[in-house]
Amino acid sequence: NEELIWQRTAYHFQPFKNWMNGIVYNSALLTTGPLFYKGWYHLFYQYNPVSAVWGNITWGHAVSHDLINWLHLPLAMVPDHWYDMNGVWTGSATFLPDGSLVMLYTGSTNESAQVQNLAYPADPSDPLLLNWVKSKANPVLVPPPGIGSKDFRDPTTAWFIESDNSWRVMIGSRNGMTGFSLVYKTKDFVEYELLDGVLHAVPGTGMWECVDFYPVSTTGNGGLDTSANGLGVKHVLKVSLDNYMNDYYAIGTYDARANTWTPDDPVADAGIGARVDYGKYYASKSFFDQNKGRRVLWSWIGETDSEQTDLRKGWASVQTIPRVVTFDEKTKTNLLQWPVEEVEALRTDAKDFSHVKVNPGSVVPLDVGTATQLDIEAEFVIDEAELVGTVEADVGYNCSTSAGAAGRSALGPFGLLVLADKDLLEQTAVYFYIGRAIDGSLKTYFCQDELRSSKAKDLVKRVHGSMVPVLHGEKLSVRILVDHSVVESFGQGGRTCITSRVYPTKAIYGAARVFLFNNATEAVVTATSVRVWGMNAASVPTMLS
Ligand code: DQQ
Repeated sequence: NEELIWQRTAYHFQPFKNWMNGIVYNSALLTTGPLFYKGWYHLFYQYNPVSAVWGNITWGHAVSHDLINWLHLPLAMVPDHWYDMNGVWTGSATFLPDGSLVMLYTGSTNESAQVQNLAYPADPSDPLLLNWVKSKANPVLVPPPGIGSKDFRDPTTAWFIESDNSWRVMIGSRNGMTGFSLVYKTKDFVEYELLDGVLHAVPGTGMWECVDFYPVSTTGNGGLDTSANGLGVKHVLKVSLDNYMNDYYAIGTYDARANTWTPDDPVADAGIGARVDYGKYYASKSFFDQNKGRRVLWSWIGETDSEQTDLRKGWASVQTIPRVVTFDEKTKTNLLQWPVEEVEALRTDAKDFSHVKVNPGSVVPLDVGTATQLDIEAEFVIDEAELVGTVEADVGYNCSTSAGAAGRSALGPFGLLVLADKDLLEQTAVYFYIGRAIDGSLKTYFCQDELRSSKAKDLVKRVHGSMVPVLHGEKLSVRILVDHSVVESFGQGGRTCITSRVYPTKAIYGAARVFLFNNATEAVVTATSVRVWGMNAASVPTMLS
C-alpha cells in the first residue's frame, strides 16, 4: 500500500478524501473594494462526500490567498430541493456592478432533468462565503422545447452587453450528435430570454459540457474581464466533449448583436479547434482575476487507474495548478498556458545543468536529489546542419499512435524522463520529436509517454501530445511540474500542454530519478539549460466545521 499512499499530491489541490470532479466556479473576490471579500480566492468543486466514485454531487469549497495554499471549508451547497435532489452540478459566478455575487448552477432534479438554479451568498459580508441561499424562483431555467431534459447544463459566467443593458449566459447542449451552445439574455438572473439560433454548433461532437466563453487581448493587455469586447479583443470558445472526455478550444470573433461567434480558421477550428491539454484533463474553467489582472484557467485531472483502486485509496482526482491563459501574439493561432507565478514560491534547492550534450541513443542521469516533487525548465537545440541535412520524410508523426519514447527516427524523440527508477524500468517521458516533410519543412511535436510509467496492471497508459509551433530562432523549451502521481508539462511556453496521471511502483519516494534522453538516430541534442527545483508541499490546513 506504500505506493498508493505515495500517490497523493503535495502541491496540487485535492480534498482529504473521496471523489472530486469539475470545478464549479472560482473567482478572485476583489471587485469592488480591497476589503469586501478580504482577497480570498474561492474554489468550489464537484464532490461526493461519501465515496471515491462519482455520485451524490455537492459543492466542496476551499479558499486561498495565492491559488496554491488552501483552506478547506465545509460543503457550500448540497442537494436539498426537488430541483437539485440528484446533484448540485457545475455552475458559474457573476459579479454584478454593485459588487454583489450571483451564482447559476445546474440542478439534476428529482426526476434527473437538468435545470438551472440561482443562488447567492447568505451573508455578503462574510469573506469566506460559507453559507448560500437558493432562490425562491428556482428553477430559473428549464430545457427549452426541442432540447432533451438531460442535455442542458453548466451555465457560464455571464457577460454584460452595454447596448441593451443586459447580461448573456451560455449553456451547453446538443441535438443528436451535434453539440452547441445556447445563449440567454437576462437583466436580473431570474427571467431569461433565449436568443435566436445558437452561438456555435459542431456536428459530430455530441454533448458540450462546461462551455466557457471569454475574451483575450490580442495586444498584450493581460487578462480581460469576461464582459470586455471591442478592438484588440478575440473570444475563446471552449467545450468539454463528454464522448471523449477532452477539452477543445478555438479562437474567434464574437458579434454580440448577431449572437454569433466565428472561428478565425474556419477549417481547422470548426471542429472545434485544438485540445486545451492533450493528456488527462477535463471540464476546465477560467475566471478573470481582478486581483492580478489575469485570466486563470484550471481543470479537473481524473484518475487513469481503476475505480477499485480508487476505492482502496479512498480518493480520486486532483486539480491542475491554475494556469494563466493568454493569446499567443507570436503565432496568433493559439493560446499560451503557464502555471500561476505563485507556484514558484514553493521552489527550493535549484540545480543547474547547462550545455549537456545528449548523444543519439543515450540517457544522462541528472543528480537532483529527491525527485517526486519538482519544477523543471529545460531548453534544447539541435545542430542546424542536422536539421537541414536529414532526408527522412516523416512529417505525419502522431504522438498517440507512435511507439513513444521507444520509437526511433533521425531527429527524435529526445527530452526528459521523470518518475524513473535507476534501471529505467519505470519512466514517464516528456519529449520532442521533429519530423521533416519531403519539401524540407520541419514540424515539431511535443509528447508525453506513459507507456512505461508503471508496472501496475490496472492502468490506462497512452502517449499524448501534438504538433507544437516553433518559430524561427526559438529553442525547444519545456516546463514540467512533477507532483507524485501528476506530471503537468508545457511545451514552447505553453503552446501545447500535456497532463498525465502516472502510478509508479518502483520510482517512488527516494527511488524516483530524472534523466535526459535522446533516442534519435542522428541528431546530437544539446540541453543548453536545465533547471530543476525541488518543490515544497503546499499547506492545506484542516477543514473548518
Ligand atoms: N459533470 C458535472 C456536470 C458536468 C459534468 C456533474 C462534467 O455539471 O457537465 O458532476 O464535469
